[in-house]
Amino acid sequence: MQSQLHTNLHDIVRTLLPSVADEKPQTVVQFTVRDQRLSAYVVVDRTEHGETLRVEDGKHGRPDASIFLSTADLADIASLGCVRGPVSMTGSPPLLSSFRDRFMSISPAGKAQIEEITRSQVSAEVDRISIAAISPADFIQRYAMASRPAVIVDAMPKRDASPWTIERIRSELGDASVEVRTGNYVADIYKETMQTKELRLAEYLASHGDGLADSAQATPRPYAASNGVPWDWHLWLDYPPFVPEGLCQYAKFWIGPAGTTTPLHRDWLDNFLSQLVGTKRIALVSPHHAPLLSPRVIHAGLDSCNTVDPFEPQHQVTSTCDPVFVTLNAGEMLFLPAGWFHDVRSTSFSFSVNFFLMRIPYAVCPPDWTTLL
Ligand SMILES: O=C(O)CCC(=O)C(=O)O
Repeated sequence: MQSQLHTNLHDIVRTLLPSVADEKPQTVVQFTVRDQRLSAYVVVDRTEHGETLRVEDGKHGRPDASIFLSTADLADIASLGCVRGPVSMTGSPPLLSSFRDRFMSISPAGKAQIEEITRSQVSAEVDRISIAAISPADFIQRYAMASRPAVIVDAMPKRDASPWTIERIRSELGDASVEVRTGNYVADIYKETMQTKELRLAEYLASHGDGLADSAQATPRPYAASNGVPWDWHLWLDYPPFVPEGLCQYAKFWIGPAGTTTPLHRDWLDNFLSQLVGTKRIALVSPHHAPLLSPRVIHAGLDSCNTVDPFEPQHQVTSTCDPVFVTLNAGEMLFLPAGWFHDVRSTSFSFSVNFFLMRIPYAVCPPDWTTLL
């Protein structure tokens, strides 16, 4: 048992090393297997002859990274090559990001699998569902594992009990600092040329927050987009229903007036986009249409298609990629499965938070049903 554990930990660290360009003579990765109350660490020694790895029981005094796993995670790594649940980790960012890339990210084969699954779907509309009418297990099977988007109409009880307004955002959240996309960010998105500025949220709201979309404007309205949610906001946010809370901590917020836009792109994580204030109109394009859209790979988790406008019926691709349009109202959450292209437009002042699920997409890696609920 113990020696099997040593072999597993040795193999995990061996897998992490190629993407961690470490020049130090020694690296130590501490593991804790919570449910077995076991600790062991892997020591990597580097000499001019190469790297050697050894596994020791117990706790190391100064590990470079500490990773907390469970017996189920170790079994998943051995059988599926990935973990399905959230994993607590601290320490060296390159080691942790190597662990995420290797054991918690979708592979190229997984991406192809999602494109294949969605090829046979025929639906001109996105289902609107209620948490009262569907169990978590049904949601995971019908939507998450099938890579099918859905709007959940009643998933935000905290927001409903205490609605947000622009005034309340200004007074309670105004100190948060935000990066604001400016200039022609739709054309320049994800490029080095994209202009941004740092502001306090209250300053952004004062200078750009209200006002109506002006169709004559040459550039889109500045957008406080994709900012990491401050930790204290997690105290009042409504987390997505149906999935374990531990998966929901990678959250971003989006605030802007009517006319702010995120052009067509796709993320390779399952995602819930929750609408706290205002309304958004969203065009969705199925993953299997990727060949029509020629996406530009920004990084392993993000592809951009910002030159395709699915809201423009005359655009040469729009007629063939069958966009599905969704209106997301305050109090609703859109489940956006990994790999679905989306173009998002605010049709009023809007405040949204999105939650990327910290696991390999359900469509590729099913849940461990024993720990789902
Ligand atoms: O709300 C937006 O403008 C974009 C949201 C988005 O792209 C996402 O949730 O992945």
